[in-house]
Amino acid sequence: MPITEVDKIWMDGELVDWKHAQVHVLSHALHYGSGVFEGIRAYETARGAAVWHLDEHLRRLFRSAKLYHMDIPYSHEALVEATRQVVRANELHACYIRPLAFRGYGEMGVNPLLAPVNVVVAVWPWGTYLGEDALEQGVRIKISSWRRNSQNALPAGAKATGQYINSVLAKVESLKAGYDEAIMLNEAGQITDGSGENVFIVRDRVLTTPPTQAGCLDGITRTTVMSLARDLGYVVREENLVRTDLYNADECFFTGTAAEITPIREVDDRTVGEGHRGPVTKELQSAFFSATKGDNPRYADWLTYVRD
Ligand code: PPE
Repeated sequence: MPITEVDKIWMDGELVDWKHAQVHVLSHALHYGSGVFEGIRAYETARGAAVWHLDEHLRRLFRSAKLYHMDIPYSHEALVEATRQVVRANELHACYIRPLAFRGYGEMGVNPLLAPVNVVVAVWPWGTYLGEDALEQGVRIKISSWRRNSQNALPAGAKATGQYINSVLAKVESLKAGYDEAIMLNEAGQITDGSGENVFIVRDRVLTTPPTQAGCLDGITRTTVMSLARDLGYVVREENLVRTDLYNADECFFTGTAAEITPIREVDDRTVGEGHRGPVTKELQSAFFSATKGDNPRYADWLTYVRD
């Protein structure tokens, strides 16, 4: 997807012009994938732009950094303010937000510990992730021939830039085969997640999603959707799934910051349920988007307004 450029990017404590937010080609992270990042969205509400689950995302960013012995030279509170500031500065009503902490310029060789840590928070308008009609029409997916990186190789408990080269293999394979997205299995053949989304199935009105121990990212939208579904009276389980569980589901959908709640209408050329967005998926989408808009006071805590 081409990036829609905006005015400013927050970089190491300052707002800089979009075109000046640059790094040296010998930055450590470019060579060794030594960065940690987040994907967040801000939504339009009656009180202006509000960032969805900002605290949860920043907490995950600091957990990711800890795993890689990276000291982020800003506090959680400073990054909350940086995020609010950069959304305001670009006068965006709704946008995608990409905080990134990475090992910068000054050291070569695998050891990252002496390289500086740079931090940016970039924002840009980003519409639907998996195609224009994806939220209504659903997507067609393929189980990848590539396995998800294992927990003792590149742990899914962190969101590090380097681990995404595994998602890239799966994504490109699925696109070249004519599908919209891929889902990866772990070495035991259990479902993990998509290249950038968690997965749920619905069967007999019970929702199931793989446990994080299977090797999927501990998705914040995943946790949110589990809460929304339980509040709507559904039983939600975290249990291992295999590929036939997807084929035989009544409904299947992806969750993610970028993907939001995207129905899956076909898996490996098998129609899922009726082959279009199912009623449970639709109900969850409505609950989700009403909360992101700030229309449901029960979930008011999930929004951080960019203006006081
Ligand atoms: N699994 C993976 C592998 C993943 O990358 C994401 C987010 C999720 C699950 C869902 O997590 P969460 O956003 O916390 O609900 N993927 C981000 C990056 C997408 C991109 O292409 O870049 C995102 O959705 O922001």
